[in-house]
Amino acid sequence: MQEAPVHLPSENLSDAILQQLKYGLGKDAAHATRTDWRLALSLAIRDRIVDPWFASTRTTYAKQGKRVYYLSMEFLIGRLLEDAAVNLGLMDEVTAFFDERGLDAKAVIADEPDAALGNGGLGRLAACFLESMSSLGCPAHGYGIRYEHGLFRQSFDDGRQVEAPEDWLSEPHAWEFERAEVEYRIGFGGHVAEENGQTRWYPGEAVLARAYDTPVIGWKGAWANTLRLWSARPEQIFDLSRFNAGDYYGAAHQEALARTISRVLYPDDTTDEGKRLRLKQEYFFTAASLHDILRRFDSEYDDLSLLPEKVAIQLNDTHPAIAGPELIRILHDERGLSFEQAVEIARGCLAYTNHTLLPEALERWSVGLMAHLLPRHMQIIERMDALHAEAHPDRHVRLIDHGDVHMGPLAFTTAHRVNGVSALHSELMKDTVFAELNRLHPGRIVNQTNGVTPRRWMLSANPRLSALITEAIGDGWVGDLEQLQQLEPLAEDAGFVEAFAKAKRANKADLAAYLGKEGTGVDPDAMFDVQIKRIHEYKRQHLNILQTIALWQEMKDDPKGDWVPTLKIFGGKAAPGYFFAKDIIRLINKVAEVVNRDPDTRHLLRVAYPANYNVSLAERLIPAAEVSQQISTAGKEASGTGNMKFALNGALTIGTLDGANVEIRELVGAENFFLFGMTAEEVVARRQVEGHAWQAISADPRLARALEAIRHGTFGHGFGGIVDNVSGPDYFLVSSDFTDYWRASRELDAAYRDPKAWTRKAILNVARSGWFSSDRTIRGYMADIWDAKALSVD
Ligand code: CR6
Repeated sequence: MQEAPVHLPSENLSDAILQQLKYGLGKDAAHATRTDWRLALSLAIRDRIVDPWFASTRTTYAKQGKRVYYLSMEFLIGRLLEDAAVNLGLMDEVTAFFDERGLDAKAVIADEPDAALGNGGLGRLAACFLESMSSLGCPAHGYGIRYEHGLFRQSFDDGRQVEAPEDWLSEPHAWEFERAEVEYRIGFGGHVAEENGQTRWYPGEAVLARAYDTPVIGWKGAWANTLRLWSARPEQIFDLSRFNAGDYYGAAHQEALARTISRVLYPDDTTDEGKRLRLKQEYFFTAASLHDILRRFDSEYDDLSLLPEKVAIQLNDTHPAIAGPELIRILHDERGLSFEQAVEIARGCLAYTNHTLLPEALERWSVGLMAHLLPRHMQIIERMDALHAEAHPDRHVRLIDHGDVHMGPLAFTTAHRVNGVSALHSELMKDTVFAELNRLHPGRIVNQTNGVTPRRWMLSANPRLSALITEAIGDGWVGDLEQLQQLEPLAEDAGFVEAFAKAKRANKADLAAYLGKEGTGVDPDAMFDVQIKRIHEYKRQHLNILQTIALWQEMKDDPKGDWVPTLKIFGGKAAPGYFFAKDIIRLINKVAEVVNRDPDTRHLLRVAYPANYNVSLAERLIPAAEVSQQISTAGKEASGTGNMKFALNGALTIGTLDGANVEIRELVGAENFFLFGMTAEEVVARRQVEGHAWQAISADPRLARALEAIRHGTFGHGFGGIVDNVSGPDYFLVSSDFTDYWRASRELDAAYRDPKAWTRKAILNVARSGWFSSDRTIRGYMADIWDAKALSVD
């Protein structure tokens, strides 16, 4: 039989996979490895994306739609194969194909490396947004960096976090298309000169930014956008004369230097570190993206004043905030607009999302460094600062202050809209970091509460629950999550309650089996209580572990008591230089060691901390969770997005009034949420009370006893830092919130003892959380910030 050539993909998916295996990879089915099958499947599915992708591009050109550009240092996309298969409705065919060959489709899918081009919530949000923009038909590009090494791999050695480089590109990457022809020269340093009344920047060095495109297909395959990632390359591959002279290292020097820019993701999502190279990365991808945006604009229009009407550029945090000065530089220095016009047009295009109020995370660059790396941009920032001062003579805020350029205020002044990521966070922005700028520019700050994509976080992560929902209300909810409301009456339906509980139980059994393989034997009937996120003092994993210790002590006092058997699950990485967070990790692991082997209590309490928490692990843990720990110090978590994923998968939240918890509680109902702790206002007042930590400890013998056990070495040594902190300065108010946290936790236990009532609450959480779809968030950005319209392929 004559096989079809590979460039004509077969209509039939099975044939297409076999063709890709043979002609795309040069492999014989009889000898194919799991990776070969995974690549063949990925390529076959990728082929299905190309036509809708081209059609989307053609439609955007034809309709002259406004384009959205989402600039982000991070895209935590995780695995792409399942997303694409699910959105194209191909999962059943995929499963059948592998079943026929005696292979496990799940294992083939899980063979894909988890692309970890991000640290945490901010990067994952960008990935959910990309998917939603495609699902809604919003013409958009994501722009970022193609890091060779994403977030480090975490393992534990005697409880300590050990970091190893991540290597996702060591295997062929099936999803991207290299665009050798799309390359821009990005300069650094050098000098600025005045020539015939024009200012010119002459960079002292340059690298090339090369584009790599990944298509992002939306729900039902109707629309596809592009994630364009930049990779750095040297202008000259190597120095042949040095090479010929035998200086091999010297010859490769240029190349190594250039490639460093896109080599690693900075493993830190809340503090500003790694100065020079980080700023180079930021400018590198921002400048390449702006060149690309303008090239596309120029191909369609010849009037620069149309830019704000045709182009929306969203800055995901301040990392791409140099976009303001760069766009102004291009429009003024290179395109000849007046400075004021350039500022006006740039502002019309740009909008900025703030993701944190933590002062140490607000980016600042020293004037010296900025002037050295980007001399022309430094001048532009100075001029903008002066213009702003002129327009607002009574202002105190400066873009340049104490020798630093402040990227938050810079982003604010160069953007027409600034948004926070939850209602509380946006209000706090107006009252704190941006109080004065908000007074000077009323109405510029808007809120867009975060959301998550239901395709990834329900449909593919939780097939059992999804099937149950679809059976009950049809499948419209996947593209319109508010339809989950139709589940509400079913919370009173005995059959549905039972089926819901059964699905959760099956998910727990799957997770128990997985954790068993990872080394922690667990009882699938225990209450699964989960805290997964980056390890940070403000997120207070140490509050959770302190309570776990206190609970263990009480159980030991009374092992015959009426306890709810509980499995405490932790997951998360600490920034490599964040030593306090690393101590918390070690403490959790050491508590796990002691508690898990205690014969008196091991049937009542276990602690599991699977290493290397990432998107794929989250997809396993969330569907099996019953309790969602969202316990940050109020006022510190900008939004959270894990909290939404848990509620949508039927876990009940125990949490503070922080970030989007506030909105979750409002929607799911106070009676279906376990609230504790001080409010953001009370937190501020409490810090003024002298000796607040000691007062709290003296008033709560449980807390005192738990701290005493740590101090006495029950869990090994080296935890003095944690004990001293929570009994001394305790900035994050672990001690002051402990007693109320204990109370809420026991209320939660009591609720768990009534399985029917618990499941009813869980169903109501699902039914009322549909608002947290990232489709809703993106619609909000489109309407309030971008003024962009959804398109569809005719
Ligand atoms: N660390 C916030 O802390 C928020 C995400 C996405 C964070 C978190 O509350 O949900 O952004 N902030 O908006 C930053 O990364 C600076 C985060 O992920």
